[in-house]
Amino acid sequence: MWEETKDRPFVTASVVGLGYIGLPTAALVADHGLKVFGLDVNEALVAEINSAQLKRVEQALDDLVAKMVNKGNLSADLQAKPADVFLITVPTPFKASHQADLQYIEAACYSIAPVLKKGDLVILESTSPVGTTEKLSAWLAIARPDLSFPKRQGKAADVQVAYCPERVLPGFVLDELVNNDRIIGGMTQSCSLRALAFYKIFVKGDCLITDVRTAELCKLTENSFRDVNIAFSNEISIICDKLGIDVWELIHLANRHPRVNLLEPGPGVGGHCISVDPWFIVSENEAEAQLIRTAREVNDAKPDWVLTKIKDTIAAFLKEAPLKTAKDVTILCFGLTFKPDIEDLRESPALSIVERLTVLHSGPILIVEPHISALPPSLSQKAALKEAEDGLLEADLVLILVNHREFYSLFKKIDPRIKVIDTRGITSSFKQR
Ligand code: SAJ
Repeated sequence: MWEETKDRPFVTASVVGLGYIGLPTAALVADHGLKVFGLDVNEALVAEINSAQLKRVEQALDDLVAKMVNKGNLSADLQAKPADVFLITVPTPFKASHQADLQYIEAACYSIAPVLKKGDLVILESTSPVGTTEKLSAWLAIARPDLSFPKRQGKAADVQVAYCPERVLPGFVLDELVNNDRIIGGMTQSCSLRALAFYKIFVKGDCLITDVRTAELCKLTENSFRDVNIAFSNEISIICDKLGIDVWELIHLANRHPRVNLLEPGPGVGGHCISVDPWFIVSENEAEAQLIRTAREVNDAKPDWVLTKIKDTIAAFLKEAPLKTAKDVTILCFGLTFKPDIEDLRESPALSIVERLTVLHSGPILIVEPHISALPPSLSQKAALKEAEDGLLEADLVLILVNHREFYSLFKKIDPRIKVIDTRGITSSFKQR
């Protein structure tokens, strides 16, 4: 079968899960001439895409989606359609036990199974624990006993299956989808070669072939590497604070060593990748993954440390102004998103700190967040969205949680009576931009 189909051109593609990876990938593949069918369970999203009026991702992406929909190369649906290649880009959250929840991948398998045919290629892109692609192949085999699917050591089958993790950085998705190197782990060599032929259509970076389990662990390792390195900097920042040392100057100096490159400390680690994926290694390798678990715990504990810092600063402020109470202390928070220059609030440590602050603090809480137009429901009754200049006129305490580009110029001159807690180093002349 493989010999018959290996060089068959890809004419149609189906992308299952139209989130922050699936939709841009679908648009990009459509832009390279394939007819792309997007599949999602979210009826409103499907309608929004088909209307070509999307306003939820990067501007360039909204434009590309609209262009492809209007050209007839991209459409979204609630039902699967036959295609030459199926990309599964659904979320993999974790359960309370930190084990990966594969229900969306399993559901994706059963949704595409009825339309699969001989010669098709199925690629999993969702970040997943080692062994997931083999499970996917087994689920497909249960749903379609009339077709053969690859096993890890098996020979070519009717349907090819591969794992190819996405690696793009939110905020730079379109560029990174094209230019990043990709890891391709086929269930068999023929699966890898077929997947390689697909990615070569739109990827300019190198496509590196390996086996399926190495590809799965590679993705988890990349994000765990970053988490461990951020945890190191977060720990150093707490030590510096205790010792009265400027952590930004320290990092600036240490990074002048040719083999040292510290990442940046912050209020914690957010987003749906770095704060989640390391658990997929830890939950399957409890005894061995000591450092990776500790890094997760260090990063998850950083918001607690920031809240203690705020409490201590308010106490110090009230000591200097004995006629005031906590109710008189106005806190102005800069940033809610999980990282700079994006509008994404997923697993944001900044958001969680401000939410907890609204419970702990009885005085006014003001928020400057240029990347959102309204506060999330958890804050809308308890805090107010402000312009930076207006907020600074009212603030007693400034809390910097995100280093958005537009914040840097604000702190060149600031009323010395305002106390500042800067978790991102914006006010430090040693911060590298
Ligand atoms: N952060 C720090 N200090 C740093 C860098 C980041 O505190 O020096 C924080 C950020 O503020 C944020 C969190 O870490 O809260 C994660 O941000 P990030 O920019 O490190 O990563 P993500 O989650 O946006 O994207 C990561 C990327 N992985 C790596 O860089 C290894 C991206 O390439 C992946 O595609 C993505 O995860 C994913 O989808 O897995």
